Amino acid sequence: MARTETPVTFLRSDYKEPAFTIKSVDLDIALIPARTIVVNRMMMQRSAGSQNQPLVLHGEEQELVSVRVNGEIIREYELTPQSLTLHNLPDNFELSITSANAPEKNTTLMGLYVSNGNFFTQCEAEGFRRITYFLDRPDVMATYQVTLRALKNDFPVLLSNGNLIKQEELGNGWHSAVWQDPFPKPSYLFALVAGKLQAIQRTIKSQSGKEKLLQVWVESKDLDKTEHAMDSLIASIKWDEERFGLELDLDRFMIVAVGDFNMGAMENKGLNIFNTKFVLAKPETASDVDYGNVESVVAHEYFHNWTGNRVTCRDWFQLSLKEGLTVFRDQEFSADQMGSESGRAVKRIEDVRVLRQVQFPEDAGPMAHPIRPDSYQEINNFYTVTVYEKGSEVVRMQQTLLGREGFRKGMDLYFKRHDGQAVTCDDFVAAMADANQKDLTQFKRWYSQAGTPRVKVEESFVSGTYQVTLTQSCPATPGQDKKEPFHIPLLYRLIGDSASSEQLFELTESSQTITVPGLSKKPVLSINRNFSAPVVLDFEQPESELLILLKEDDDAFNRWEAAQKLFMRSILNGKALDAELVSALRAILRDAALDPAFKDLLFTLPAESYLYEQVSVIDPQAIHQARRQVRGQLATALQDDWLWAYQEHQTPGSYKPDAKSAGKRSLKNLALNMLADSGYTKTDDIAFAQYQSANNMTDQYGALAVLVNFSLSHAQACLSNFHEQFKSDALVIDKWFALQATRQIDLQDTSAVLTNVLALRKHPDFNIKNPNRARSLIHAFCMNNPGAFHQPSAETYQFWAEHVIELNHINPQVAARLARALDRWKQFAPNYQVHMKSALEFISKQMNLSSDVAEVIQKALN
Ligand code: 0A1
Ligand code: ZN
Repeated sequence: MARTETPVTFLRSDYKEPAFTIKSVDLDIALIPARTIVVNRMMMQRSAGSQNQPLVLHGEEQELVSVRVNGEIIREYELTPQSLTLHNLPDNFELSITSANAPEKNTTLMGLYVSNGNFFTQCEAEGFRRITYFLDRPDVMATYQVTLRALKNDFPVLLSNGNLIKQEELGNGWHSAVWQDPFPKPSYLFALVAGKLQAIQRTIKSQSGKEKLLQVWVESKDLDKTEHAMDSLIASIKWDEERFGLELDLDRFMIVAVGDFNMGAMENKGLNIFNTKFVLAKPETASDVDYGNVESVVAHEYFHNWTGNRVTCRDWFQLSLKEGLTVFRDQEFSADQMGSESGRAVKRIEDVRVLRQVQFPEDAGPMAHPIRPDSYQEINNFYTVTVYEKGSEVVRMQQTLLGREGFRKGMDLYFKRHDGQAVTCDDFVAAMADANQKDLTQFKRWYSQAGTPRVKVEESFVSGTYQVTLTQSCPATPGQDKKEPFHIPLLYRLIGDSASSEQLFELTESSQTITVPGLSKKPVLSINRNFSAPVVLDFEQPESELLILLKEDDDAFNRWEAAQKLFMRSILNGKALDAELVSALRAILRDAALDPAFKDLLFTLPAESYLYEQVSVIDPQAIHQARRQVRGQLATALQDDWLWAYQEHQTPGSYKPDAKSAGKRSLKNLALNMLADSGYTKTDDIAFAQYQSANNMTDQYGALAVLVNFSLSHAQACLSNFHEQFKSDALVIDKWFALQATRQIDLQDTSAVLTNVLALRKHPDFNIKNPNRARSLIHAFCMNNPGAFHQPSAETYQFWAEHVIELNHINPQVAARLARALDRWKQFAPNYQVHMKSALEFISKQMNLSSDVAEVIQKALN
């Protein structure tokens, strides 16, 4: 966060234990928006072997008022913009520091800040040092007692971690609350909330019969949107008891929603703070996707209570220890909530799509890093899809190698060994290995080597013997030219040979061959089933075989994958879909036994960002048009079928967010898109009717999106109506901005979207300081509308650069995310590259770049 001239690089290999530990913390905070005073009393202890070492505390963006050691004022210290150093200290002492900060001026949303008149904190990764001077590192764990003081009228609710001990009236309109958290925790899990909020609450009994108070705190206008979050929390608590035997350890668990937040949510002990986007939901304002996101983010933060809080990270290089594992847990939870085997497969496909669209490009670009990075300049830049989603894949592979039971044994041992500790990724793998007596030494390369491995698949069939040779490689990534072979678990099955069942092959060498003798005919290989390993398969499987997989594979993932490959070949080779494929697709669309949600995914073409990864030089307009052509062909060839699908998948009656109903809506809305794309003239009226009669956001927005994307006649009127209807609901207005920022380009006028975005930038509802709103327009245009953004001219890239710079001064984290939009610039065709490069250089020449933005831009240009 600190603005630096010369960037400092932090190395994993530099880890040293702290010279001091903090046993307990007593905070007394007088909350005033313009100037908040923090009195911090810490019981300090010198670590063994650190005699004569000074105490170096982190601290940023605050005014130091006083320092006391055992009650005595100290004046000999060194103060820098980032630290406070004290010398000649005893081994055990009380350190008391008073400081002040200005929450209402804090636009970075790190540390203590004000949002819509209320106070919130965000301390991960290094925000606590903006609240008080501290050893702000995750391996320093202390117990906290927190006294909050504020004007009662303005801040009637005062919350912090743990249990409420006392509340008092203080006179002059002030009141106070004292909170105690019995569990030692690192400072990044500290939180406070103060303001005008209301809660819904429920009490439940946990597995062992203890009563628990659950609360969801929001602004009063949002109380009618809290039920789904509460239901999701209760379901998460139950799931963690059943699947992992993990119980809620506090008597009270709170979720609070805030409209200004940099990320999705934060797992502060007992007081999770959420972006409103991932809490608030009611049928009229939240889509099925929103409902699903609320469920999985609530679960994710709750699951952190064990994987992250009870057992935390030794240092930030170990971030995937908690994030990869917790994403794996929330993915498994959401898969189970789908309520069927086909639902589990749908969830798996959705997760793999994200991995391929976002993580694979990251792994191939200038910011590529192992899930456990070896270095960083700004830790905030490492909350990445690699650490989270690839990290989850690495945990999933361990479950695949050990089996579900073996994995559970490993988890049990992990908690038995490390409860209450700050540990490393090595400790996690050691628990898995030891609990199962399995050697995972080579497997650990997944933690240290970046890049997406490729596995080449070559088959032969001679005299009844089938052979498949698997050869692995991994492209060079920044700082890692040569890679050692990975330990890759590949689930496979030979189709055609009725006796064959699914097998696990552990590919550990550069090249290995599987031999199956005694077959009457060549089988069809179904490999990397359920995406058992996050790799790219180089496999020129004949189209005839892909068609067989599409029709018959019992692994739903690979059935979907076969369709994706066939579509991809058409798009990249500019080749029409052949008749046999079209009729197979028609049969799938009409197959009553198949899950509509699965069909929706099957007919969704590979994303442009994934297609970019398939070519050596990216011509984004050519890819955009080729993809549209294939989609147009799918739309036209199956027009009658889309009409049937549209009518067949209506969900009359009151809205239910369950997976089955959501699947029907998603297929129905895809059908509406396809009808529009096929040029079916009644689409305009059908979409307009759906827009007007919808009783839920999925259908209303789904119809609006079709009208807007295909420029149908009711588009403008419905867009205005939508704004008018939802003008007081920020999250829906975000959708209104995002839809226009991501609208499909008119091939005759490719700059129209930019013109529209520039106009929206001046709209009275646009506010660049609010991260959700900034992302709904700026990030959406630059990162989710490749057809409109990637033009062979300077304008769009200049727009991007100007916004990175503007955001850099307001909120470096939001700016740095946007800065990633040009990561893959070196892969683009020269007529794009020139403009991308000047835009990157324009940013790099700015003064006062935050360390967040500087790191991203500098790595891109290197
Ligand atoms: N630990 C959180 C993610 C998170 C990280 C940094 C933040 O600060 C801006 C906020 C949230 C999670 O995984 O949900
Ligand atoms: Zn997390």
